[in-house]
Formats: sequence, C-alpha cells, structure tokens
Amino acid sequence: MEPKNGRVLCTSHPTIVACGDPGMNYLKGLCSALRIRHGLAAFWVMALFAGPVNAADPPNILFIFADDWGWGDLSCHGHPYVKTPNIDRLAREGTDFHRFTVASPVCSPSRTAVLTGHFPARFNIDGHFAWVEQNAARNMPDWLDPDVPLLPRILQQAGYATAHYGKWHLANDMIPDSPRPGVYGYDDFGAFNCSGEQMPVHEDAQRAMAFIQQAAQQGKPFFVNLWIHEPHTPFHVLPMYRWQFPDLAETDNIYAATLAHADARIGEVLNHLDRLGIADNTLVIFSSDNGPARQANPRALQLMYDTATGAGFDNGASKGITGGRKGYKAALFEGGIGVPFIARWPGKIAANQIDGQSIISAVDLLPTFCEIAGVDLPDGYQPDGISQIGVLRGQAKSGRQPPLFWKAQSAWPAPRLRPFHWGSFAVLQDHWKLIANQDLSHVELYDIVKDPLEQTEVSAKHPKQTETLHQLLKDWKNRLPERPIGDVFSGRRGSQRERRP
Ligand SMILES: [Ca+2]
Repeated sequence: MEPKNGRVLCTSHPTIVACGDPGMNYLKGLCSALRIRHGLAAFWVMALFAGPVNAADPPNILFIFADDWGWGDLSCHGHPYVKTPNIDRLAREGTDFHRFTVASPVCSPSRTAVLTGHFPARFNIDGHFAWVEQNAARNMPDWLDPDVPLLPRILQQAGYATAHYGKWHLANDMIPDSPRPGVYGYDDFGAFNCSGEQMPVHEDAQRAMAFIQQAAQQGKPFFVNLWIHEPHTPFHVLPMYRWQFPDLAETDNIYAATLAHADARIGEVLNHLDRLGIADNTLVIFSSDNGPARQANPRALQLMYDTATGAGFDNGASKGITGGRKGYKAALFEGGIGVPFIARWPGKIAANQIDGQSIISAVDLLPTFCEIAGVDLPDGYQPDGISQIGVLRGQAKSGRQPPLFWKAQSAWPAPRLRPFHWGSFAVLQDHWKLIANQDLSHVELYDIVKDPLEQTEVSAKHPKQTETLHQLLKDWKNRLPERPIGDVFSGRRGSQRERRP
C-alpha cells in the first residue's frame, strides 16, 4: 500500500513519511476517515506502509547487552525454570552463536572492548570502575578515555542516530567529574553507573523506543546500545513478575522474576520495531557483558543499597548458570567469558540456526558493525578483532585467527571456594586456549574446539603449543602500557593525579 501521491520522503526508511509532507496529510486524512485520533494512532497507520527494504539502506543496529546474564539463563538454552519468550523469539528468528566470548569476565573492561574494538588491557581497564582510591590502587584510570576511536562516534559521524540506554560503567557515579556518556558519541542517552543523574533502571526500553521512533521518523539509521541492568545486583524485582513463579523458592523466584521483567522489556522493543515496520532492516543482538555472578561463600538473602540504582536484593539471589562452562563471573574460564550471543537480521542472518563453531569476540563487534553500516574504520586505527559479517551470515568457521587476549586481576593461588578464579591472563589462537596466573608461572592449555567446556588440561601433552602461546602472551603483556594514558584521572586523585605523558 502506498500513499496516493506516491511520495515517501525518507529514502532510507521507506515506511516513514515526514511531518509536513503531502504524504502526512494523506495519512492525517486517512486517520480522520478511520476516526483515529492523531498522534500515536497516526504512527500505527504509517506502519501499514511498510515496503520492501532497500538493500542499499544502512541497517539499524540494536545491541542489547545484559549485565551478568549467564549462558544457561535462557529458556532456549535449556534453563529449568527461567522463562525468556522474547529472547527465545530472537533465537527462533535469528542465529544463536554458542561460542561468543567477551573480552573480560567483569563489567567495565568488557564494555570497553565493545566500544573501542580493543582489548581493554590497552587502557589499563582490567577491573570494574570503583571509587578513585580503589581505581588508583589497581593502576586503573577513572574512566574510559573519550578521545580514542569509539564505535558510537564512528557511526554517529557516518550519519547514524546514536543512543545509549542503561548501564554505563565506563566511569562510575562515585566519580562526579567523569565524562557523561554523551561525550562518547551518543546523540542521546539515559544511564546509570555514570556521573550525574542516574536513569531509573527500568526506563531503558521506553527511552530506547522513543529514540528509535524519532530516528525512523527522521529517516536516519540508528545505533542503539540497550545495556540492561539485569540480572546484576541489586535485584529490583516487581511483584507482577514474582507472581509468575509461585512454586519456586524465594531466591530462584527473585532470579526468574528479574529475568522475566528484562525479557518483557526486550519484547516491547521488538514489538516496537515490528510496529514501525523496520524489523527487517534492523540487526538485533542479545548478549551479556560477562558470566553469572555467584557468592563465593553462600549466605542468606539480604537487602542492599546501590548508589546508582537503589535498593534491592543482594547476590543471595544470584542463581545464574553457565550451561556447563567452568567458573562464573570474574573467571577467565568459559563460565566467566562465554555468554549468550543471539543475532537476528531477517533475510541476512539465517533464522532458527545454531552456530556452535565460530569463535566470535566482543572486539569483533566494532569492525563488524562498521562493515554492516558501510563505514570505513578511522585512519590509522587497527582493531584487535575482525569483521565477522561472513560468520553472521552463515559461513561458520572453526578456530580463531587473529589471537584473542585477556587480562584480569585474579588471586594466585586460587581462593579455596573459587577454584576456577585464578587466571590473570589468557590467549586463544587457532584451536588452543592458554590460561596463566599473574606472573605466567602457572599455565593450563585447552583445545577449545574439541573441548569447549575446558574439561581436559593438555599442556603436558602439547608442550610445543604451550610454549608458543606462552611466548605470545609474554610478548603481548610486554606491549601493554605500564600506566593509564590520557586525561583519564579524576581531580579527586589530588597530588597523585597523573598527567598525559
Ligand atoms: Ca557485569
């Protein structure tokens, strides 16, 4: 169905007719004829004019990044009681990549890799951003340098409407002089775990939908980061979701209800794309910043208060599972870094498929999204990852080139109650993964293709591969900066404030 005058203003989004255009007048008339009140109803009518997607249109990108959502915490991954019908829908309408890893087993560095396409150790972001003294004690900056090449800014400069809603944590609310998210290349944002005003956590989807609608009406492709709070602590759980799981014990009930609420908001956004008629030209990805959190020493459920998000239940309700992967959040084994990665792009990414083979990393997202958007990488910028557009589109491949590196801050020897939380470095190349302790004096080797759950340690059996990866790791470690570079220190560091060299 076409407007009678045949004119559709927006060339990149043929479903949208701009206000003031004769097409809009036609729609107004149609609304009136149908006795529909103008406003949102007119928008519904506009959605009726959905036409075929022009292959040359730059696609929209919606990247949903959960916080501590375990690989096993999806109905479609076999969870015994969690219900995620909307994320399951993404898996049904897209491809479920089982071998995706993030670049760190904790929040801030993992998110750094998404935005920069670089291993976070390049920025000395090896742990979460906390308060200034703790950042200093760990040789970390106080925020991600906004002057480095950044995914949102690259897409913004290429004409994308860019926005961020949800968790930030590339600084912290406890660092009041840290840059606000908008400085990083976003046209709009609503965030928490950043300086200044904290957006209520459950407003993320509404804000995203409003921005998406506005971008569509303006005829601009959009890049939206929807970085949801769930299931990080505190659990801000609502009764209407708790009532869905009456037979579960309290902590399981809280966990399931929290995920159900997150899934419902994701569903609202997916339905919104449908109403706008832009789902076919939108790449939607669901993933998580690291594996599920667990108490090292389980104790009774308690209430807690978080300065960024408010009051809720503590990690007594952190019941996430990893689908058999070893370790949890903060471990360099796959339980800490192997997370869900489901991608839907109708007609471009196969529906209802599983890729259990291709090793995709969060550092691949920047080059992948830029290629999808038809945008060149900035001059002189070398991503640590590669574009995975071929893999997304069904060309599965085994093993990994170029190598992936991880750096974390783990105790050695491993704490008694956390036997898999001793790795401070890791490297993955081809089909081998080597995990090392702080000074690289202890290593373990796994054939990550044959043994994706890291059940069999094989360094003694494969000394040559062990030595090769050990050397690769040493060389990488030696190339890392000794201290953070850039204007990345809070004034609160006082006399210890560091300066750009
Ligand atoms: Ca996290």
